[in-house]
Amino acid sequence: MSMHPRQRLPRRAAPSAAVSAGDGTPPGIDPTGSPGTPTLRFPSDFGWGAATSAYQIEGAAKEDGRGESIWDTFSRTPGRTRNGDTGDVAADHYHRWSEDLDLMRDLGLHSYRFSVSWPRVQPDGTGQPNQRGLDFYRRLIDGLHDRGIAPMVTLFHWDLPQSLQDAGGWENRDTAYRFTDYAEAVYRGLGDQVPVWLTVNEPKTVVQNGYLQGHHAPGRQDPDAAYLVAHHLQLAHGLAVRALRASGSTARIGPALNLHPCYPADDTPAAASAARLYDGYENRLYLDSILSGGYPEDVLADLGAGSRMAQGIADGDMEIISTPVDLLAVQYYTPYYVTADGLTTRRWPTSQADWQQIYPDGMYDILTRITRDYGPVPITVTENGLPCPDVPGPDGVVDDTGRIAFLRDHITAAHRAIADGVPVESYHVWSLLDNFEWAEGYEQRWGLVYVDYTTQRRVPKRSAHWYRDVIRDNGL
Ligand code: GCO
Repeated sequence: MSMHPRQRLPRRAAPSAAVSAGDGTPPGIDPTGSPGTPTLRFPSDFGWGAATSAYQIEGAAKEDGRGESIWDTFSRTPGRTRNGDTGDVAADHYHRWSEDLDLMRDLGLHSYRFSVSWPRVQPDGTGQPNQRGLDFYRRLIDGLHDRGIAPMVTLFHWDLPQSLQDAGGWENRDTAYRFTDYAEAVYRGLGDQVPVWLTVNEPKTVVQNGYLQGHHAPGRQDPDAAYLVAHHLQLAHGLAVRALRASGSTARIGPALNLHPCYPADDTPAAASAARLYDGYENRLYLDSILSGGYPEDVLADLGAGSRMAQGIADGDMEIISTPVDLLAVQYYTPYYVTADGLTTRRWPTSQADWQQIYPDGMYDILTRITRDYGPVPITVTENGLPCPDVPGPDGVVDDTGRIAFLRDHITAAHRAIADGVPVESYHVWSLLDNFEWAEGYEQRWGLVYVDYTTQRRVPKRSAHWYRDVIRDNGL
């Protein structure tokens, strides 16, 4: 089996010399565009949103009966995160949710994607739900509806209860069944007010960062375990889709996948074939199974019949995993250029995150490819964004022109895909607020809204004002 390199290189590396302006602005691009009437209009029912996740913003790690998650354990372990940062306080959203909802209303958001913290709802990952945990999300969801914003709820955004990790975590098939029970509990508590559920966020990142490279929780470096985890996460997804439907849900349900176009780095047949396999690990390992009912043959062959994943696929699993979904949530950040020896190389300027090359056409390529290869499955873009070294100026303004350029070019690429027939129905910026960027701690700022972590004051950045106008005009 060839070791598949995780797309996100260890996040401690210094920003690449390829960074052009330090703020993500590619050379030669006017970040603000020309003023005046919009030239790109989106469909009249297009949804504009922003996204967050529980551990990254909530804080209140020990309140109202919340249990421990693997990210509590991981971030409190010396050396695991930049500066030893943890999500203990984060953006204190657990206490400031109402103010944050007002910010969303001022932006004009149609949709807000957030995640429910499993250890808030089931502190030990199993059993009766913790009502105080559910109550927090009930207040949030009611507050969204009061402001005319549709909730989009992710059930699992990486914060696995620690007690389930102690029982084997995602290597243990039983965790998929525990997830199903949890999904049902959340549905019973909140389901009447949630139009869209996303099951598992970026299974690939858990596989690659958590189990191959080890720089995300639970910090393992075990390729054979990693792909068994890939299978169990997808099993969990399929079981949860079935469980919610069986509970009477008429909401729309789908997975949230981070997808990466994989291009050969040169014209050689060897690079083409390496890029094809790379694509198998990055994209088809999740798309083929969920949308077409089988894992890609080339990846299975590469893993080998004796792999723990191959051995872990039980009769009926693929039918569960491919239970029809209502929509596919796509998260796009970067392309890959794959060399003949199966490694990746850079072609475009990177952002402050050295794994991210800024390439808006990759958004177009990945969206059109889904429709071409899997048919017209409705798509919501649930994450797209970049980190910038944002600092308020003397006038208090956070002038993130690099982010405006990035968003403008990616939204334009999504528009082009829609014009070419791809059913993209909504778009969410990652992220609403600056937040805890996993192993990178608080150093990278991804938000439309700046968070001063000393005072917890929120300052909408220039990009927030720009995005508000995009939403108002339904275009650029
Ligand atoms: C992911 C997660 C987010 C990240 C974002 C920036 O895509 O990794 O869903 O939690 O913060 O992507 O890296």
